[in-house]
Amino acid sequence: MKLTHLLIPLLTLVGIATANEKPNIIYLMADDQNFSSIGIYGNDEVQTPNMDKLGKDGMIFDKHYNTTAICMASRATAFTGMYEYKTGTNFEHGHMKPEIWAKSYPVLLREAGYLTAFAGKFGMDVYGLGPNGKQGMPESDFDIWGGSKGQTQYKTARNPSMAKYAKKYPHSTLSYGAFGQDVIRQAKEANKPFCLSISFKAPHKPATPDPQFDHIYKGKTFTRPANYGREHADHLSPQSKTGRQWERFEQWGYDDDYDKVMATYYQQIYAIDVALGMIRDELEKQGVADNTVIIYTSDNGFLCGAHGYGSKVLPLEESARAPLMIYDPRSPNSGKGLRTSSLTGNIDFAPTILTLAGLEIPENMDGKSLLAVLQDPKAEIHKELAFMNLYGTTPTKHLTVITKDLKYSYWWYGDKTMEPTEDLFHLGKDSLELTNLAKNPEAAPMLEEMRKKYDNALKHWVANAEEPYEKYGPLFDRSIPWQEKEIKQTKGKKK
Ligand SMILES: [Ca+2]
Repeated sequence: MKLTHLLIPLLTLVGIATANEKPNIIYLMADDQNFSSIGIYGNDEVQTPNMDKLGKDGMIFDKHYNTTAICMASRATAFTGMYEYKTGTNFEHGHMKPEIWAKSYPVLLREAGYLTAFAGKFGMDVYGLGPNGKQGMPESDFDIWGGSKGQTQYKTARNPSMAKYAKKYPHSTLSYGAFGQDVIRQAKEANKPFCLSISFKAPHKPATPDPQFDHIYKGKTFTRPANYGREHADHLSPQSKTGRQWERFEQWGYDDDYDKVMATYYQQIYAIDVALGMIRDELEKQGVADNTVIIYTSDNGFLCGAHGYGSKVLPLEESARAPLMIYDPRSPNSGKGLRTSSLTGNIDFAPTILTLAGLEIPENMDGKSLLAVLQDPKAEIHKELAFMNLYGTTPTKHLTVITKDLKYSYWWYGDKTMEPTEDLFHLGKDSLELTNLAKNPEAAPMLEEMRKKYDNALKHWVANAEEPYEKYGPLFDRSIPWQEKEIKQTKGKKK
């Protein structure tokens, strides 16, 4: 008998065994990384070779939104697959309730036999799961833990669960690459599928790049985007200019020190790129790369001077959109450099990860599995997504509805100096959001369509809100004049 006759049935058996094997899952999340900070997203002034490779190996998502563009709420949504008003978790509203955490993807995957690991900025506490039954991070719900409190520290030595990496990697970003390598090795030894989640601190402020990469952008200058600066803000709402995002254009040097600020920002992202490379190298080394799905994203975008704003929070593209690349080596679509303009959100991560692990998506989750998009980049899994901000000054709190082509925001707040305002952007024709169509008579049918979608999104909110989010129902209601609303002023905590 020829050797090939023996090999074919053998290979078939191996193939079946591989297909039945649960894939390993790696979820990597930067903090405040703008989508245009990556080469493959069209920026030829940055160096992101590993992110570019991941995108080419997998699929690049061009219409991916964080449904709340701020750290704590966005992370709560990524863990649970639910909108912020259902997680009840954000700086001004409280930490996560244990019954909500119990339905998060890390808990469900561990229950399903996965080795689970987390490192970096967890971003919230869970009530009752900290030391002595107080609030704290659910460290004991993970097999391997490298998470740290609050915002975490750039100095590795100051993150207690990561201190063992401090000597070799004194700056935290690469320490997370080393942590990832250790998890991959340990899971291999334990012969278990693993789910590794890493939340990098970078490139969040205070801008603290790893000095070993000082040469990467030394003396470089950067092209300002076409919507850069205050001259592109006249058509935007007065409400959006009451918060720190407006002040930070000047405070953070986007106005007069743009090149240096961006060089520092990109240098921080460069280190994440190196850490991503470390993790992918280890997957190859351990022989598990072919069965490991990698998701790379950010918890929110970053305005970087667009329209004269800095920071995040606002519903503008640079803030609300984030990079997303998914590489499933088992997918026939991998390696083709495919892009998708399907509308996706961070509510989709938990459902996607559960589906990858062969689990059902619980009914409480608002998101959908992204695997349908990986199979067909033209698949539309959402007709619309809600985007919200419930953090910071009262006027900046608002609800937005996004479709593939349109974005509508209702700025409900009014006082003696400003009236409620609407934004309507045709993203399909105006991705830089330079023309507000809300008062354009020709756009009236689009405006009506989006108002209806907004009202429906608010209805869903009111029907499903976790305490204390029900209070926003009447505030965000378009049919109630602002004079009849009970408005309390908040300024937002320093985060
Ligand atoms: Ca963030």
